[in-house]
Amino acid sequence: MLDELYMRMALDLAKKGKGWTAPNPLVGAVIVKAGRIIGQGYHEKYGQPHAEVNAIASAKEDVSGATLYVTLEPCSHFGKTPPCSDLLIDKKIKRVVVGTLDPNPLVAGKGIERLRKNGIEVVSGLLEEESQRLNEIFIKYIVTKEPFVVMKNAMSLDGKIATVTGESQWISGEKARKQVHCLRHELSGIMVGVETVIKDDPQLTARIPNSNNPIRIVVDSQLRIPIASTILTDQDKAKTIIATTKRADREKLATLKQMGIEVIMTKEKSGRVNLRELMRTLGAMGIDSILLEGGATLNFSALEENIVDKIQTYIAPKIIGGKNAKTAVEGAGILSLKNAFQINRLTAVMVGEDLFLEGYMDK
Ligand code: AOF
Ligand code: ZN
Repeated sequence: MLDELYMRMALDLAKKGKGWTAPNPLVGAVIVKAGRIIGQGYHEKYGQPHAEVNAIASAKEDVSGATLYVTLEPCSHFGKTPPCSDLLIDKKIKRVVVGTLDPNPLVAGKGIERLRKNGIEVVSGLLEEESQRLNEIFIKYIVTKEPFVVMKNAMSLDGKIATVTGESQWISGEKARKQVHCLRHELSGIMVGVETVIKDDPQLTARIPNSNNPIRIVVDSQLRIPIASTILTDQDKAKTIIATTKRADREKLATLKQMGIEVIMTKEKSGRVNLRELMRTLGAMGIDSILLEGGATLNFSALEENIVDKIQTYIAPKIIGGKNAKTAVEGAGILSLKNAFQINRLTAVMVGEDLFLEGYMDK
């Protein structure tokens, strides 16, 4: 069906904005008149024009009477820009095909209503699943104001994330690692436990061309982070935030503040950082998405506190063994199988030589 083809084009265009639009959505638009594509555009960067505006601006001929395909319902509010629905009415667009409704309470159906009231034919929900998946971050964040959390793990076929000596670089292959760097670019934040910082001294940046580094968040209830850690000394690359509790070492706290590091104090949750509270605080700071990159203790707490939305696991074709070799999720563990953390909509594909599993957590 042609409608579907154009909507797929709009979805592909929208994806070009990945990593640049947060906390706003990824949106693509295609304009078709008399069987020809006469305009296309996408939301390129936060604060810049919406997709529909860019598509109309790209058209070299009159768009009146045309059909506009857009992955998200056109907006109806005055934000950084005037309502796109008004622009479509002004430009005499005849038909609008929408991927999915905008869950933003300021819009939420009002955009479509406005178009229909002005005599524009509207078809809504074409490739809806794809359109919603594209904006899974936005859809959660705009309603809850809490970040969408992706838990990522790379392990051997026998579930180990390191050898007994602690060696972990690299278990997964090059393609998988590159995919992770793309994800670091796409998400607003990256979060690890302090043990990971102590052990690996990671950079937690997106090492691919033309990328945007995520804000680095370290969960560290007692402020054990070494002052010489890379993520504290390379603040020019990306911001680092430390989440701690009142168990924090006072002197360390003063030193970190002197270094210009932002420290968030949360209430304690069994002596640790309260992750639910942390998510609310980070959300209020505009962080719409977080890549959780371990370690095993933080992973378990994150699952227990139900902050994880999606899991991504790379399984490498290697066996490591060793009773004391670390696995991806440790902590206290659950005691009864009926309490296992359940994953829905699990899919599997190969990424290079690794098996890549992706699924969603029950909410
Ligand atoms: C975008 N880009 O292409 C579309 C959006 O912050 P504002 O004023 O630009 O408005 C943001 C809201 O506009 C956003 O939350 C969503 O509801 C709607 N649509 N936003 O940034 C776009 N179509
Ligand atoms: Zn708009």
